[in-house]
Amino acid sequence: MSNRQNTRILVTSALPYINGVKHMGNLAGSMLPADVYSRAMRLLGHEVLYICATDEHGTPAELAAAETGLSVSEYCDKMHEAQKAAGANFKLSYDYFGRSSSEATHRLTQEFAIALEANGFIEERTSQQVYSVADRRYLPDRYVEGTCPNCGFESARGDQCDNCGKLLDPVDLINPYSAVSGSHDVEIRDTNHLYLKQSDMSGRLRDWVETHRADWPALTTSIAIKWLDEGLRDRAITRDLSWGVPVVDADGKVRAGFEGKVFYVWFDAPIAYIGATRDWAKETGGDWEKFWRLDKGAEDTRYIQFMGKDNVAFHTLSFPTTIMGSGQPWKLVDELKAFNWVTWYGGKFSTSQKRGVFMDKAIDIAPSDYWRWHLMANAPESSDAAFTWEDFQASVNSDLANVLGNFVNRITSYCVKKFDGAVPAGGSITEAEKWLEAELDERLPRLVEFYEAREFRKAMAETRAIWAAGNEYLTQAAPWTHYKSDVDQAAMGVRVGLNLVALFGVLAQPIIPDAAEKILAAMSIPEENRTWNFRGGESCMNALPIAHPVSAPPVLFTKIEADDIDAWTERFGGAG
Ligand code: B3M
Ligand code: ZN
Repeated sequence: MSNRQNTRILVTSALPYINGVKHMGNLAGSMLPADVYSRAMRLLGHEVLYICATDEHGTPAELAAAETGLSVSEYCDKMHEAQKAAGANFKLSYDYFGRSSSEATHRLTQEFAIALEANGFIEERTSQQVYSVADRRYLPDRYVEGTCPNCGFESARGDQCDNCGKLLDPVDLINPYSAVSGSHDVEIRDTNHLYLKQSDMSGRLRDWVETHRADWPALTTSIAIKWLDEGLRDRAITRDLSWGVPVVDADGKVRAGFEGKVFYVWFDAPIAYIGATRDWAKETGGDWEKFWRLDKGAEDTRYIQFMGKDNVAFHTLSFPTTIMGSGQPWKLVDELKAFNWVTWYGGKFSTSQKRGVFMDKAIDIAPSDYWRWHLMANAPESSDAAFTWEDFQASVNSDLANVLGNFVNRITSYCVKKFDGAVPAGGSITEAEKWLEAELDERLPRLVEFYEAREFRKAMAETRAIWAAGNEYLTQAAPWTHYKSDVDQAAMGVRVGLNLVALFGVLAQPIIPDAAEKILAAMSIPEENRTWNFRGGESCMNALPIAHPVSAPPVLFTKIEADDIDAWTERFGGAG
């Protein structure tokens, strides 16, 4: 276990869309597991680069900006900072948190499109679209409203009718009008767009997905295969918008007929993974190519993506079409970890209906460690997972406060009181130590395997089981009982207990970094001894030198009371 090979790992989590901070379900299904995984891999000695960014283009950004009265670019500046702060509050350890609107992503997007067209994977086609004379622009699907041809609902949106749910084509709306100005002076005109010929890539995509049947989660492959079985359609990758990446020719000039058009947000968003890595390199002097270019070392990089299930098709089909179709040696994803939904008591999160907690408010009511532990222990891996306040309370009160917090405080304060705050010598090995050693020998390697396999629920359960084994050990060793008759034997229990505290602090780092820091600081564990380099149970039980100074950390976890739950239910919704 100690001499595993060091690997270079690139981690990305789905890029949060710019128009609002994310709810706890979004956090649990992309950024948080990517962070926990990145932290664990760093502790194991791997070279990790965790990249994320805000996804800033598209109609929703324009709409949201219009509502605030800011220009789109000002709006994005502001929201980028808000999302960056939200990430920092939750201790997301991005190596870089970039922006899809950056120069690097713009250039890469344009270069990819040029290469794809040269290779025959992009084609310009004519389609019909609603043009608003009053607004002097083509209207994107959601900007057109009118009467639903299916049910007669009078304010159906161009992409979907909110009354009957039918997916619509805006040119089919009866009595269409512009949602921008309300003007009915609209006409259907021919307009040109670029299409990504995904259909021509189907065979290669299927072969590639098939090679990952064994190592990707079933959720990931089943989504990709379903789309392939249904037959991939060529997709328009440009839109009539002004905010986004302009469509240019090889000379950098706007392509004829594409004035007022930009690339579709889903075309440039995944390219922003690369763009943000370039921006990271520019800022830090790092080497971005060894992560992305197969001809520059990326053959030796493992690339792992984290995302919710709604993003899987874009990452297993569209983005790979971009990569493969470019004909250039870009890195494809190696492992794609997809998540189901976290639901709010079985239903959807909704700001307007006061259902669910979003990242900005969550941090006001409970420390990030509480959320991180609860969301990871209940990660929506094999199915959707319902969030409830009662389960949140149980995670915090029982797992964190009782099992971990009490253990740490009990043994450290006892050492301070009875052994002058120094790791004591003495005592002989009993059944209790033998039992604990066997537990650790079995559980520590398994814990590492779960992290390596990105099995978060299992990793959390194993962590909790190790904390519980510590409690069981103390019950068996009972140093407080021995103290009266045999101080040496009490010293044994205290010493092993303190080593467990240090171990628990080391193990807690990827999940609950703040509590981990408090524990490790109280135990005076230097930075270099905090890595995951376990040499078996016996060495973990004897890692601290005799006389090593120990103090009791400040209270690690405060219990959540019934009153808290009542107040939060009132504010954010709950059962019923
Ligand atoms: N922005 C997901 C979303 O916010 C989308 C992910 C892009 S990943 C390249 O719904
Ligand atoms: Zn309808």
